Amino acid sequence: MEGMVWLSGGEFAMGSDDFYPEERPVRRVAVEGFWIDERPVTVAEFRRFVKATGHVTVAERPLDDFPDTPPGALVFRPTRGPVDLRDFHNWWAYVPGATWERPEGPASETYTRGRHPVTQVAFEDAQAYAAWAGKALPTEAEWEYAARGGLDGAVFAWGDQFAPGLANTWIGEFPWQRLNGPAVTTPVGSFPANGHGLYDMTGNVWEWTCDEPSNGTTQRPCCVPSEPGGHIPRRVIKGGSYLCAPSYCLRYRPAARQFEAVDTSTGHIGVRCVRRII
Ligand SMILES: [Ca+2]
Repeated sequence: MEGMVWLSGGEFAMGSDDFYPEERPVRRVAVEGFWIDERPVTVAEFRRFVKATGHVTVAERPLDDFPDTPPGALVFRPTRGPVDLRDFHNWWAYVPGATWERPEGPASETYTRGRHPVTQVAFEDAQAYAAWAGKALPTEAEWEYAARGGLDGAVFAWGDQFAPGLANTWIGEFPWQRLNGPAVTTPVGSFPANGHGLYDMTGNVWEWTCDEPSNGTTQRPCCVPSEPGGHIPRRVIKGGSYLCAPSYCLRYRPAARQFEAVDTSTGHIGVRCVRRII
């Protein structure tokens, strides 16, 4: 299967007892064998889907609750210095015209964007892409099994120690001091693959799964712009992003998870697909 890796089924230790409450407890989980994309879906791939189907993403449609607000999406803006980390409005801005093609808004650089992971896709956009490609969104268990790369129980996809240069995450103080360069996506495959030959499972962009949050744990707001509570259904996202900083959101780990509202489009959530043998 071009661009995909076959993973034999197996059992693994899912979750972690050592970090955030929503990851607990560690439990043994079994998955069937499945194919998974080697890389997150790119802007170029998403463009082919849009051209073939005429799909209009959630971020390009008028808002149900605010029909007078022009369509747009959430764009990360670094701050000049330390801010109150409890309020994500300090670093997320609603930008009219921000879309999968122009993730920072109308002035986005698009020329070299093709090999970057697609962002500004809400859950239904991710699902529509997967269906068009003859694929599906991974379950959280499939995603985490794949991300672990065969290292059962390890903290990171590459082992138990953090090492800079293995993934696009935030090094420094969030959301103002990024010691490893501007807070942007990197072309897919810019960092080493994990033990299963999969790129960017850790960092770069969060990835949608098809699973609803199961354990009902409330979580503190993180880099993900979600109001706690609310009436919008949520899905689990995995893997962390270029915005995950150890000082604030140590979520560039296979066990880490966030519960994202299905209608949210942001510049740090993308998608990767699976294919199952029926
Ligand atoms: Ca990722």
